[in-house]
Amino acid sequence: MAAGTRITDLSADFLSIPLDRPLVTAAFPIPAIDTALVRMHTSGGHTGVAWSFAFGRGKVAALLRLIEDLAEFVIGEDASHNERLWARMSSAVGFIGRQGLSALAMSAIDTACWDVKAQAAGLPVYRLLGGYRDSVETYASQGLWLDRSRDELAEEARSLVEQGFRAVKMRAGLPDEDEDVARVGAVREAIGPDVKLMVDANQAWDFKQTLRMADRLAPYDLFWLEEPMPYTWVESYASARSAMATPLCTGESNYLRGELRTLVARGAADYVMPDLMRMGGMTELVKAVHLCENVPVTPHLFMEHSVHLAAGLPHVVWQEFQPWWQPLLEEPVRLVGGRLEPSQEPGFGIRLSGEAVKRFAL
Ligand code: SMN
Ligand code: MG
Repeated sequence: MAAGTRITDLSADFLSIPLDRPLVTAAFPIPAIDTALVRMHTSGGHTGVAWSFAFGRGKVAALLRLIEDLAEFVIGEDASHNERLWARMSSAVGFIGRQGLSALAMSAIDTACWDVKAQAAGLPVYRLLGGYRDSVETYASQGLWLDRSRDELAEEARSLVEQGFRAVKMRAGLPDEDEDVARVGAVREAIGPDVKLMVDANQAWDFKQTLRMADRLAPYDLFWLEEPMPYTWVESYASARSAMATPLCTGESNYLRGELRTLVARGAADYVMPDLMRMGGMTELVKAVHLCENVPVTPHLFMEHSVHLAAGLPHVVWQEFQPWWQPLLEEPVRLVGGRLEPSQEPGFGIRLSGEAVKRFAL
């Protein structure tokens, strides 16, 4: 182990990162970003950093306990053997199931392994993965929530464009369809015809409603319509997709690569949106991307890590910009001309602020 990548210790900390204003989606309200932060230490002095999160402190407490349990399967091992360690962890959670909290716990540990591995290789992760591009298109996802009034939406959308974003995502899925349509109209008017607009309904609609809303929203030229129906309705997604002109995006709620392969095999999506933590970490996420070869992939959340995936591999596009974890970092992510640039430092280039970690610790 010349590279000093033997894992000597792994810490898991409970952080609660407050939001200025609770987020409201069709699925749930979100008062704070409760996070399980993993720091992996090695014999060579590397620190691998990754995190998973959940809404609700009890869930994050359970997640932390599971991470501590899985740490026993990796401490003393070499972080660069990420496939071996993923297989060990996967086998360790086999009895309780590999989805849900198991995937979330594995993800933080596995992704920290990639951070260590790339640091030891002296390369940013995106170059280790393939180094396809040096910057990635991104869309603003930090605003335009369901609790905003129409006027607030328009003002917020304009401010995002002023900040340099060339694409924005808003939420839909209110009980009143007319209001949803009017809100999309208000945002389109505020951003003008050239900025791209995505709409996320967070599984609020049924099949007929999805087709109806796709029709009613057609004048506003949506770049994609995201999760209109319950995410498990794969056949309905496939049927809706063939009946709709608007591109359909889903995948953030799916676990592990097999579920994404099913989405693609059934023709259920024009864009597949894998979530780093629901995939069980970078090792599995890379495989998922390759299984989705004929469909563009757009990573969900976790921009600090997933921007490296999007920069590294050719058909990964449109990294979501969601700054929830930015308060933890010494240096913000680089947003230049509406594009995200992965760090050129070895690893993911995530430098935690010790002061911020202390301040948000529970
Ligand atoms: C979303 C994900 C997680 C929490 C709130 C909203 C949304 C997205 O579905 O795609 O960003
Ligand atoms: Mg979504």
